[in-house]
Order: sequence, then C-alpha cells, then structure tokens
Amino acid sequence: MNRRGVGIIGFGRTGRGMLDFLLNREKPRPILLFTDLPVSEGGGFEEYKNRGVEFVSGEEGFARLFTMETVVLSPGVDGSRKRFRDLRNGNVDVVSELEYAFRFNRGTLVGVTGTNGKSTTVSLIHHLLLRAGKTAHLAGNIGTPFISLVDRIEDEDVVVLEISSFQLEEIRTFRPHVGVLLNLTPDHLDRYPGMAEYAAAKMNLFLNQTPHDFQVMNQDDGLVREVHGNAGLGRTVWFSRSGTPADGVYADGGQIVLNCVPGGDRVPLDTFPLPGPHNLENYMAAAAVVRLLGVPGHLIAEGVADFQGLAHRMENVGIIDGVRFINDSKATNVDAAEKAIQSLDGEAVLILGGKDKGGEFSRLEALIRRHVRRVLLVGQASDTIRNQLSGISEKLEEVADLQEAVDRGFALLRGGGQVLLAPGCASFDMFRSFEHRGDVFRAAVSSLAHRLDRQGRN
Ligand code: UMA
Repeated sequence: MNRRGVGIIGFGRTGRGMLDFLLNREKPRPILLFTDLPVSEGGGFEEYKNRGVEFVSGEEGFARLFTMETVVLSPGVDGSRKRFRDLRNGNVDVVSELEYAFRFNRGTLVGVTGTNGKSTTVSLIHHLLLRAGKTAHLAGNIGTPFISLVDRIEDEDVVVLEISSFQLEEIRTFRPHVGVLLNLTPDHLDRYPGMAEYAAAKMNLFLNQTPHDFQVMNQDDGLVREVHGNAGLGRTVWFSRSGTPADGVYADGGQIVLNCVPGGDRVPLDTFPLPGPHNLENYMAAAAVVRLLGVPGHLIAEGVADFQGLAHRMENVGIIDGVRFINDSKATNVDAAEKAIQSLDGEAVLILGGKDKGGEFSRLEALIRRHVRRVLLVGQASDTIRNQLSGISEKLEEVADLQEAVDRGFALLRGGGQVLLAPGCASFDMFRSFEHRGDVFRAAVSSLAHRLDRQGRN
C-alpha cells in the first residue's frame, strides 16, 4: 500500500501543537486528526479545517489511519489498546509526539522523568542555564509540547524536557544527552497493569543513549537502583542524600559535592529556597545536569539563590490570623502527598481527595497520626480514602468542596497552623486540571480573607 500523510490522535495541546507544526512546515497530505471525544467548535477547529485538516472519529475514521505513513499519539491516549497494536501490525509508524519532534531537533536535549519533582527540577535546570547565559528552552509535560518549539531550536541551544511515562511509550530513536530519573513510586496504575510496566516506560528515556550521554539517577531510591541495570549505554551519575557515590553528587558539610566532572566542584545548600528532603533531591539532580553541561559551581550557586519555585507546588497562598494555606495541588499521587506532609511543621489540617488513580492511602496513616490534626476529604475518592484510613477514622471529615475545606481548616486551627492542599489524587472529578484546582483553592482562601475582613469592619 502506498502510505501517505500524518494522522494525529487527540485534539488537546499535543494535537494542536502537531497541527501547527505540520501546517507551517512539513505540509504532508493528508493530515488527519482523529479523536474519540467530540470535537467542540472553537479551539481553532474551524481554522484547522479550513487549512485542510480532516477531522475524523468512530470506527470509520479510525480505519483511515491505516493508510497513513505516521500516526502520532497524544500522551493521554493509551497506545497499548488493541486498535493501536493493529495499526502497528499494519506497518504504520506509530510514535509519540516526543519521538516525532526529536526527529527535527537540533539542540542538546535534557530529559527529566520520575514520579515526582519533575516540574520543579526542569524549571530549576532551565533557570540555572539561563542565569549562566545559555539559550535554553523548557517544554514537555510541564505544558508546552516539544513539537511546538522544535522549529525555533538552534544547534547551540539546550532543550529541557519534562517527560511523563506516557510520552515515553512510543519511542524509537529519541535520545536525550542527559537523562534524569528522579524517583519511582506507584502512579498511573489506572493505565499500567503494574509497577513493572510503569517503570519500563520510564526506562525508555535511556534506551538510545550512547557512552557519550549521561544518566543522572537517584541512588537513595530502591526501585531506581533495581531498574538501573536496564538503562542502556550512558554514563551513570548517581546523586544521594545519604551516601557518597563515587563520581557522583552528594551532600557534605552544608554543601553539595559535584564530583560528576573531573576536579569536582561544590555549591552551597542553605541558599536553596525550597523546603523538604525531596526538594534537596531535585536540587542535586539539577546541579548535576547543569554542571555536566559546563556551568561552573559559582554560577549554579548564584542561580539557585534566586529560584522562585513553582505555583501549585508547596505554594504559600496566604496567611490568615496565623493560619498558613499551602497549595500543593500538584501532589496528584499518594507519594507526592506523603512528601508534602513530611515537610509540615506544627499543627496542620490536610485536604485529600479528587479522582483516585489507584493509590494506596493506607501508607499515609502513620504520618497523618504524627503530623495532622484533621483530614478533610473532598471529591470522588472520599469513600476509598475513608476505607483505607479506617485506623484513624476519628481524624477524617468530609467536605463538599474546596471552599468548605478552607473555611473548616481555618476554624479548626484558629490561633495558628497550616492548611495543606495535597490531594494525592488527580483533579479531573471536579476540575479541568491540577492548576485549576490550585487556583480554586487560592480563590477560596481570598474569599475567606474578604469575609473575615468585612466581619471585622462591621
Ligand atoms: N483523546 C482521545 N482518546 C483518548 C484520550 C484522549 O481521543 O483515549 C483526545 C481528546 O481529544 C482529548 C485529547 O486527546 O481532548 C487530549 O490529549 P491529552 O490527554 O494527551 O492531553 P494534551 O492536552 O495533549 O496534554 C498532554 C499531557 N497530558 C497528559 O499526559 C494526560 C500534558 O500533561 C502535557 O502538558 C501536554 O501534553 C504537553 O506535553 C498533563 C498531565 O496531566 C499536565 N500529565 C500527566 C501527569 O503529569 O501526571 C502525565
């Protein structure tokens, strides 16, 4: 069969990024956009149609994909489903957007994966590279698809990619010069049969590396150490909070030792503004990456000191009468919620819940006992969480929404403490995204402040 054209599955950020790239540059014919979900008017739909994109759906639409040379999957689309296997068996080149974009890339690639801390780490790497005077781009799971900026990348540029396991599922040639695996804990078990499959997808990051490439990995994470043997040919640079890996990166006497380059280097620990042990790991990984890319220790030290952190990650959204409200809406799995709780200091109320992803909330029981006065449950997963935390049922209370959670948390802690939103769940039961959930939480805190203000004045 004479195959022609490119098919794209999904009309989200990835699908639109692909369409823009193809229409502006490659102009293959035809361009098919397939989606399972109804495509609403707007969002560029009419414009794309007018520029020649064919929108298809249903079995008939899917059959058209068998005539395509390449089919690009959006990350939210599960490529292990039978119909995608059939496409592959029909000799269609089925790839992820990451793989597709890589084929046009000219810059040096840094790819960061792991269950948690990816966004903070890529943002810090990006910040440190810019502060050191390099031209650096930030893309991937953090929001902008790689394909949307690949055309702007010059030979000397560095591209820092946040990469999810979904994006690594359909990889052929994709090869980051520096790959980072931050940690591996249960997540997305609604998509993968088990941890082995999830970890295997993550390990694709290192699949095509050569001995000139680097694998920056967390030595303190048992599962990372276990899967490390499958990590291809790149040189491993371990980082560790507790050990002193040879030729690696570790903490020593208030500094981070960067022995990943000949002669080594050191950067201070105390100027790094983000709290908690997990952020120390993110810092170590980021410092290792930029040092490997030639940024000297003194410039890393300068850059770290003015790094702002990110919205929705342990973000302080306000203090009302001594009660601090912390937005960690990005804690979309149990492990991330656990890390957030570990960073708490003093009296606390925790808001948990949302759309369950198969997480094991029972793991949090001991930690909650120690650090949390009351857990407020919100959203679809409330019953599941209640069942899993039955040993501490006296600490659990259900609320209808985030406004009630904020008001109740404040009432419980009058006099001082912290209300932490670290849901341990996806946001899609009540919100468009974790950002939307965090914004609603921030607005609920402002609303409480206004109401109290008015009461105070009356
Ligand atoms: N669709 C189908 N069939 C499906 C699923 C989706 O047709 O079975 C279509 C629908 O038309 C839908 C569209 O696909 O509108 C959406 O595609 P998508 O879910 O892949 O979302 P994008 O808008 O393309 O965003 C994706 C990432 N989303 C997911 O991985 C679910 C974004 O990560 C990423 O920022 C963006 O690409 C740019 O690279 C978000 C995310 O939730 C933040 N990531 C997960 C996480 O961090 O836990 C992995």
